[in-house]
Amino acid sequence: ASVPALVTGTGYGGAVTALRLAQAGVSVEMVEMGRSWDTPGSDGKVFSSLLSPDHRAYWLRTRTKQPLSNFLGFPIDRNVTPYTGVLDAEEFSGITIYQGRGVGGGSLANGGMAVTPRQSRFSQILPTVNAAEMYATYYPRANATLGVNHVDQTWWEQSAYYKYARVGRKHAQRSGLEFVMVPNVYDFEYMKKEQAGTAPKSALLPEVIYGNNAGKRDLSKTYLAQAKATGKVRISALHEVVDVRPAAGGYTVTIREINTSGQTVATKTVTAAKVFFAAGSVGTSKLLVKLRATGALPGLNDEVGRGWGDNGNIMVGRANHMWDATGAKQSSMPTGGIDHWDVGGAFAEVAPIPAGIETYASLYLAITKNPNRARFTYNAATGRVDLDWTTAMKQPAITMAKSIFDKINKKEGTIYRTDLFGPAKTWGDTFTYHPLGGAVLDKATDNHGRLKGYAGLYVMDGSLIPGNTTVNPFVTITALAERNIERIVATDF
Ligand code: FAE
Repeated sequence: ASVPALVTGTGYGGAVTALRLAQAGVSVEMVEMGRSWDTPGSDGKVFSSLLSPDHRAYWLRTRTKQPLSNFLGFPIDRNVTPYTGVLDAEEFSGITIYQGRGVGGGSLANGGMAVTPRQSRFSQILPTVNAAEMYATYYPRANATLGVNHVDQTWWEQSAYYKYARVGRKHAQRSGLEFVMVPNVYDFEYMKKEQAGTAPKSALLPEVIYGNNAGKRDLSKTYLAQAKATGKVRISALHEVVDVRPAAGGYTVTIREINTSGQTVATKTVTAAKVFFAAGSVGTSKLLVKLRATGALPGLNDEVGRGWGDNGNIMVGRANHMWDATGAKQSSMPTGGIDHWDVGGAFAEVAPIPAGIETYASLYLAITKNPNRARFTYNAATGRVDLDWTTAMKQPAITMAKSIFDKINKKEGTIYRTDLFGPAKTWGDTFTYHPLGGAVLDKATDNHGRLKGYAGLYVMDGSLIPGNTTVNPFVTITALAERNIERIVATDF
């Protein structure tokens, strides 16, 4: 078989690529290692619940690995049957990298926070990209196509489900810190109906990270739905790209078909004139590093594998006084954050603690300016790709997060919670939700994502971004892909 364009992965970068190629008349073959999340399980729901995760929650694990691993000091993980579930907790040295798996990539698992960075900070993210163009054209295009919306402020001010967020705002403001509302791709009008009892609950159940059974505009409802509607895009789920090498007419792509237990059921090859890597920062980096080392693509340059960062992710909980209850009811969709970036190097979103009971705690996921970067390398002895990250590399993130939370604790007379991430452990410093980098723009690729050394190979996902976006990353990944594919369609087809 021979195809004009093959896209590896169906997350943000892949979905943008497929839609814009198809609209330009190009037939697109999309290859996705995860399943298509469109069929309900025996409980009538497509996705597993958040509070009692089952096999659908995790990618091929025998035991769950929940980001909040403990509660009141007790571990809460449980055994599950290995299955091609929606959230991968992929373990590297010193860090667990959470990623979405399935048709829609990270959009299936994530919290939907759709944040455009401040333009004044854009040059810190992508110094070689024309910021004026991004803010005039590509960010607006990404936000519109993703279906980004703002919560109705009047509703938010009174909803019991956002009490935790209002407590977070109060504490920020009492310490003189700036609190900002942030948009989301979750349909806030739908959420109002959930509260009113006129629609099945998802965010208010709460559901997130193992999938939302309603309400969230994940990519299968936006970019991928539009792409399919062109009639020019085919998606093969439970298919993993394992090899790409030059061949007459383009590249030979080897694909492993798996079942929901992760076993190989077939191996296929296809020739593609052009191959787009959109397997996510980790997926794309692992593939390219291995292909360079094993001789399939030896001409990839030394930048491939470098520049990986965790977007400065760090999590922490604070104990509140009895009069600052955060509520047993909490919406899973975060709506606000504390912007202390310019002063302290941290942007901290006020996150829910979806325990279903009053916890008297506030939880935060901070994005910090942590400058540490790691590198992916191929390990010939194990046949795997390693990442040289260490837990100590999170220390700058802790220092930056403390610029916010030491201040709040001092003002409120409160302390950090030490029961959420392990016994007597304050900081959630062993994981990230926001892997970025590994095939950085204008280094591993040219300034539009064309891989150096190989005409017809492209990188389209979060690997292009050098480790940090100052905010949650998917709007920037989407907008950058919009910018790059417009140029590629115009000049390479
Ligand atoms: P991604 O969406 O990861 O898509 C890559 C796709 O490629 C996946 O579907 C993979 O299964 C697939 N794949 C990988 N390897 C292969 C292969 N060899 N062959 C075939 N397919 C393959 O990449 N970001 C925000 O902006 N706001 C949030 O609120 C937010 N919350 C998050 C919460 C959680 C729990 C997680 C895990 C992430 C969150 N993120 C959030 C991060 C966001 O989802 C992530 O940055 C993007 O999904 C990355 O987009 P990419 O296109 O780079």
